[in-house]
Amino acid sequence: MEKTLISTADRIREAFVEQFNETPRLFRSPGRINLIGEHTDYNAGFVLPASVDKAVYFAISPRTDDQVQLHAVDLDKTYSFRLGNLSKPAQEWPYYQLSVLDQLQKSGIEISGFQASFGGDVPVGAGMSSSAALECCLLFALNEVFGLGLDRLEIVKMAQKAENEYVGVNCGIMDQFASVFGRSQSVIRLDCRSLEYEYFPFPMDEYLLILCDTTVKHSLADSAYNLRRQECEQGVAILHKYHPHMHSLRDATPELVKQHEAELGPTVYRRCKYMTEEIERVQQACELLLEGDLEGFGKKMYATHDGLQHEYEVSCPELDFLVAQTRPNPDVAGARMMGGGFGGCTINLVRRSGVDAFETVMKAAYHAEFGIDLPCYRVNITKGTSELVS
Ligand code: GAF
Repeated sequence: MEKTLISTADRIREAFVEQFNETPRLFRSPGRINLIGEHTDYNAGFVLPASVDKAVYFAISPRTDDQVQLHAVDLDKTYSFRLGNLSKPAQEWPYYQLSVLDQLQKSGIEISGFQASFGGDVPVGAGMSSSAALECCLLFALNEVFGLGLDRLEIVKMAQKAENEYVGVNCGIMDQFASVFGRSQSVIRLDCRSLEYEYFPFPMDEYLLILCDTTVKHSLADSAYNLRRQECEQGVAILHKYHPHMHSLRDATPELVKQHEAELGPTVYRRCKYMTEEIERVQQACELLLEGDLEGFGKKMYATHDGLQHEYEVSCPELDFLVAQTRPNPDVAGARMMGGGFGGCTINLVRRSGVDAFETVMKAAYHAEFGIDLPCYRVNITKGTSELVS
């Protein structure tokens, strides 16, 4: 069979068999989209993500010694090391796997060596959480293969800590949670303070979700993410002086933030304003979803983009251009930048009858403006991390 006709899962399984000459177990962790609730996770707010039909796959089998052999199928690279030496190699791609092993060791959980082939079809750098999917997939696989007894929430928390501590990205919990807890045809409203969550069916009969991938990632992305976190913490520290019950921006409202505009100063005020509005917006968007009002839901997406562009300032010209292009299109209910920002994708809620025309127009406009081909992904919401049994 031609390679293009083989499913991604089969491709990874076959690569493993060729590389290690054994029969593996196979695991899948999806990438995520986020409908609304951006940058709210690290402010103890609400998010509304879902796991999609683009995923990372690990084919894996245990060894009796303490060797780990990693085979990156899509990169056509291998990396071997002993469990006793998790130091960072010169090449960066094994960091995510090492981060998971580092976290297991810090938790006092022992495993033997293993061999794994991995790869997938989550676009890297597109803001669809390919790194969270990698971490969650390996951790889930090790949990099953070695019978570690971790539950899904423990896997999520450990994968997030792995990213924070070893990779050095101070991310919130949304991406790992969505990858592990995703459910077919549903979005997850996650309360990032209590970690309580509820599934909302997302109707895809009339509308489709389309991601437009800028294919850019501006170098500011990581430093600005950490800076936004700090600015939110500064805001909380100031508000806490007046309202001792306040421990995160989740505890504030836009009205309360407005009362303290002068003390917060212009920059921190704008960050806090966006954040408190966005946390409220997720709740309002869920109400609209329950009412089946996708037009209203889409308007909230535009409001989120406006806040991210002008107040939280994590957008970029490419993202703003793509969102602006959609505004006159009657087939588009809503559009906004998605994820951390400074590149990656926009998420668009587009009437089914208009999707072909939408993609044609967007591709032509983006190419004319930036000279870049615009990949568009029509995403379906699928279930979260699981073992694939053939
Ligand atoms: C990135 C982070 F990893 C998430 O935790 C979240 O903060 C997101 O940016 C912004 O909503 O994906």
